[in-house]
Amino acid sequence: MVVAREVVDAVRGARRLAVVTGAGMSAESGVPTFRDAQPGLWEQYSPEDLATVEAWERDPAFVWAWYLWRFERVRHVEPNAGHRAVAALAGVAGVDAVTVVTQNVDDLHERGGSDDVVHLHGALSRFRCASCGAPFDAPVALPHSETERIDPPRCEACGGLVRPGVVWFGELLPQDAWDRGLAAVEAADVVLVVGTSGIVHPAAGLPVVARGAGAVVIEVNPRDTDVSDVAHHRVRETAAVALPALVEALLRG
Ligand code: BV8
Ligand code: ZN
Repeated sequence: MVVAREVVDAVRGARRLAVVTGAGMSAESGVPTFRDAQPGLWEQYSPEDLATVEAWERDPAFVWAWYLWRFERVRHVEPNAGHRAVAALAGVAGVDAVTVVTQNVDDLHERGGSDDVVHLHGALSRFRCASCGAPFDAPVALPHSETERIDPPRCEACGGLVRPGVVWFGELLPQDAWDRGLAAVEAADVVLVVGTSGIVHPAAGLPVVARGAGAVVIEVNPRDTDVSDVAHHRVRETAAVALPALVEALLRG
C-alpha cells in the first residue's frame, strides 16, 4: 500500500512519537480482539463480562482459567510486522523517541523490539495476590486444554487468592502507568492511534489529549472508530500493512 504523502510528511521529523495501541495491533498475530468473537470455548462469553471484579468474585476459578488460556495463547503467537514497524520507527527520519502506550495485556510490543512500552491495563504475564498485593512469580499450572475452571494458586505470604495482573472494568488504572502514558502523549509531536475502537476510558481519552496538546493525530484502523473524528489523518488499513509501509516511505525519503 502507499501511505498518503501528508501522513509521511507529518511523521517525518516528529522528534517524539507516541503510539497508542489497542487489540487490533495484535489481531494479525492471531490474538482475537475484544470485539471479535472469542474463539472456541470462550466464544459464548463477552470479555466485558469476564474482565470484571464481579466475575472474579463470583467464580475465581472460571476467570483464572480464561486468563491462563489467554496467557498460554499469547506465548505461542509471534509479534507481527506492525509491532516490528513500531519498534523500527525510532531512529527513522528524525524520529528520536517512540513511546508505546498500549491497552493490550500481551507482550508482543516488547517481543517486537519496542523498549519503551506503557501497559495501561496491566499484563497477562503478571500475577499478584488479590488480598495483600504481593507479586506472584511462581510458574502457574497452565491448562492443557480449554478447561473452563482452574483453581487459582494461593499467595505464599497470606494465603490469599492469586489474580491476573490486569486492570478489570471498574478498577483504577495503575497510577504510574497512567501518568507515564499521559506524559508521553502530551509531549509527543505526533501520536499514532492504532487498532483501538476508542470505547474504553480513560485510555480512549488519550487521542483527545494529544490533539489538545498540539500533536498531529493519525489513526491506523481498517474501520471507523469512536476516536476517528479526533484524528487529523485516517489510514484505513491494518497495522501489519500500514505501519511497515509508513516506515518504508520514511526510509525512502
Ligand atoms: C476506570 C485488561 C475509574 C483486562 C481492559 C460503569 C461502571 C464502571 C466503569 C465504567 C462504567 N462506564 C464506563 C466505565 C469506564 C470503563 C469503560 O470505559 N467501559 C466501557 C466498556 C464503556 N472503564 C473502566 O472501568 C476503566 N477503569 O474507569 O476506573 C473508575 C473506577 C470505578 C468506577 C468507575 C470508574 C478500566 C478499563 C480497563 C479494562 N481492562 N483490559 C483484559 O484484557 O482482560 S479493557 C480491554 O478492552 C482492552 O485493554 C482495551 O482497552 C479494550 C478493548 O478495546 P480495543 O483495544 O479498542 O479493542 P476492540 O476489540 O474494542 O477494538 C479493536 C479495534 O481494532 C477495532 O477498532 C478494529 O477495527 C481494529 N482492528 C481489527 N483488526 C485490526 C484492527 N486495527 C488494525 N489492524 C488490524 N489488523
Ligand atoms: Zn497475599
